[in-house]
Amino acid sequence: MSRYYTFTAEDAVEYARKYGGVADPQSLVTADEIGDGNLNLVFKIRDTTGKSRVIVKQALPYVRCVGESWPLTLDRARIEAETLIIHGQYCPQHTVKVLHHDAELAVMVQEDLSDHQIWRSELVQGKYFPQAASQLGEYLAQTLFHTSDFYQNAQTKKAEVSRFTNPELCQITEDLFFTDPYVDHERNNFDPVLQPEVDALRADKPLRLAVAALKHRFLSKAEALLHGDIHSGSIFVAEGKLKAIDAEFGYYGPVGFDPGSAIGNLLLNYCGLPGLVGVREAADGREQRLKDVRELWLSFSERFLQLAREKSQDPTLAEPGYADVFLQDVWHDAVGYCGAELIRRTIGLAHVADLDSIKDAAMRADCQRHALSLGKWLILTAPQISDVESFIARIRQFS
Ligand code: SR1
Ligand code: MG
Repeated sequence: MSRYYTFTAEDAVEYARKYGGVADPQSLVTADEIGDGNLNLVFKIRDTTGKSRVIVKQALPYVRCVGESWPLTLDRARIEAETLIIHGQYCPQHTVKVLHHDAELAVMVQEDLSDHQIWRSELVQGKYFPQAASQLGEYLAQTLFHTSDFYQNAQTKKAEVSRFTNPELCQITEDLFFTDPYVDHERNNFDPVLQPEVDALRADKPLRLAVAALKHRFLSKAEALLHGDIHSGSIFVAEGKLKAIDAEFGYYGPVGFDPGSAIGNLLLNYCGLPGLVGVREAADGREQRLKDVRELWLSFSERFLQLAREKSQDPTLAEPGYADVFLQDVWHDAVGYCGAELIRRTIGLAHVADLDSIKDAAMRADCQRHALSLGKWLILTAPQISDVESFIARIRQFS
């Protein structure tokens, strides 16, 4: 018999008193359920002064944003906690701290980050965090290098691939990223004014082939323990600080998927800015997003190369020059996954505020068309875009 039950606010307070690691547990008195993601319950636990002290997060046995008609494994809570613990081992400064977790209750207690904000909300308001992109690059380099075959013992790594097999969550990505947007599926969600663009995407044979190759690599390339859902809503920022959260999609997959998803979300903001802050005012924000893209990729790739030079354990992968060759493939994958993120967040099930919160309907549709055409073009031209400078130059030309 499973011990699982769905927490009420009172249960969350009681749990936080036991496992929150606070010196004065009896001072914890209230819980606000603040979950605004697609999947879980999230309780902010406050003390008698109203101060938020810890977070209790519990997985529901179904997809929250859809309801009980879409059951979903509770094992995602274990995967999330164990992924964050490993990522925290290699990059503690940019990974939310797990204080306690219980796989059967599908619950995790994590550090309170009330002095941070969700990066997406800040980007939607036109705010700029100049260090966030390079810190995210650092997080990705540390976590992806140290869980890859460059650093892991080959036998240990195979056991880890098995521990982090995450079939149900991976299937969500496989369907929502790579399948649904290109077929007529009831989960898709878009304004009917976009129907001509959607029809054109679905009829585009070279695009469908390129998306098939991206999905195939997502299905089969067990290169490193990915975060698996590293969009700007899975990232907390504060001045000079950044922390990744929400790793329930963690699994061993292609390294390019994480930086590609992250860059895709920066470009969703780039596409939405004219509708969010005004056409003239968008220019500065757009330059900041392109700067973010450059810094994210450069900090990721430079740190990955440094780690490969200094810490590679596999004698063959340590061959001078091999990490550069590997990263070139990662780059091309990342550009493709970035394009797929732009498309699926515009016409698939799960959207983003960077586009959906644009009030003017005509402007919103224009920004969505931009995201769709940019996404399609990135997927198609990924093999020809050699580096981040030409990527940025092409995005500037593309409107
Ligand atoms: C049904 S889950 C929809 C989306 O939310 C998550 O954050 C992932 O991005 C997933 O694709
Ligand atoms: Mg999430």
